[in-house]
Amino acid sequence: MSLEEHANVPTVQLLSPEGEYGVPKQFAEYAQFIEQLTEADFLKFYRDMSRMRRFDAEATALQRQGQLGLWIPAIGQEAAQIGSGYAVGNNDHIFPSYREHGVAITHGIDLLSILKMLRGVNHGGWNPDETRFHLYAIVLGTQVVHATGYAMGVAFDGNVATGNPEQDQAVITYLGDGATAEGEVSESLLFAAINNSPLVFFIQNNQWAISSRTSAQTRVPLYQRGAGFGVPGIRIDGNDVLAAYAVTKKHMDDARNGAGPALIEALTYRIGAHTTSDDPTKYRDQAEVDYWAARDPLIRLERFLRRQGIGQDFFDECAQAGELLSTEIREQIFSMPNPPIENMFKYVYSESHPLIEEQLAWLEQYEAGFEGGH
Ligand SMILES: Cc1ncc(C[n+]2csc(CCOP(=O)(O)OP(=O)(O)O)c2C)c(N)n1
Repeated sequence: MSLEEHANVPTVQLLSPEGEYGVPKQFAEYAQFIEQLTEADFLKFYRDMSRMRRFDAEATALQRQGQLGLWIPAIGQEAAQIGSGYAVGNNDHIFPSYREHGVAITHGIDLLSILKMLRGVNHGGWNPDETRFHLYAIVLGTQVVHATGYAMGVAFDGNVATGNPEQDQAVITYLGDGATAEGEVSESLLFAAINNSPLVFFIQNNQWAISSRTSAQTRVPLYQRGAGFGVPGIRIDGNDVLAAYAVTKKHMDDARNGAGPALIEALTYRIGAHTTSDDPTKYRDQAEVDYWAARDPLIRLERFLRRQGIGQDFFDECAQAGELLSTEIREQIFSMPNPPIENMFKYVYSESHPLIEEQLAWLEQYEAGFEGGH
């Protein structure tokens, strides 16, 4: 889909690229969610978007230095993730894909555990029961199935529309434009619709699935993808943190109150590579990247905050916090012990198995053959 075609799709935008706040008439229902926010909330959004950006840059550098096996950058997607992440309620559950570092920040996930996973020393390391942020899913679309089942369970347990804010729950799942082409995503839309499940499908349309454009995945704008299954959809400007917050908040509240599932398409752009194993210069023009870099979600929020009278001190403080985060991460990664080698074999079967024991014995002997024992 070309950029021109994007312009013809009704899109919720509350912050203009110049950082001006305004609510178009047809989207008036979303204004109340912004009116409930305070200056402290706006500053929190910026602080975390800038933290996410800095974390990304540091992780990319660590991968280049051989400290991580892989990195999955999310530069450009800060508004979509921080805005929607903060719209999730205290009892709600989140089923991410693999690029949701910003949503992780909004739910207090230890960022080092994400790095450990990409270093190959754990499988996530956070407890989804405590954080309500489930483990990353690398196999496309699987998290959507998990979320759909979880949301059906929430309804079966009677935890929807009771009116008790301590009890009612909703579920949100994050997926990419490419993942929408997976069969189980269509099945999930159908199951969520017929069961009236409390589920929001949050598509980050970052316009690329590795080297495939969104137009290779769909003939209709993705916000319409759920309509035939009975899941209403809406497109937002994914580089507008206030639109991401307000629209997600409304649909999560509605889902928790029994209105059933909804789909949000956040139109954004993957400024970086798909992963550090990818070279996007092979398949896309720099002019396109420049076009979207000029629509940077952080700059847009900064412009808004400056219009509100926020001074340079605040932005300096965020930059300093970024330096500190980088230093901490580097120190922790460089001093991280390697896990014991037997961990690779420990959890294959619940009981010991002769073949596994033989493989472990072989590896231990092989490793011992190196000078210094490894
Ligand atoms: C079932 C499955 N098929 C293929 C892949 C390989 N793969 C990893 S990421 C990716 C592209 C996904 O694009 P999109 O859903 O748009 O998300 P994005 O990476 O842009 O965030 C593919 C094909 C996979 N991980 N799982």
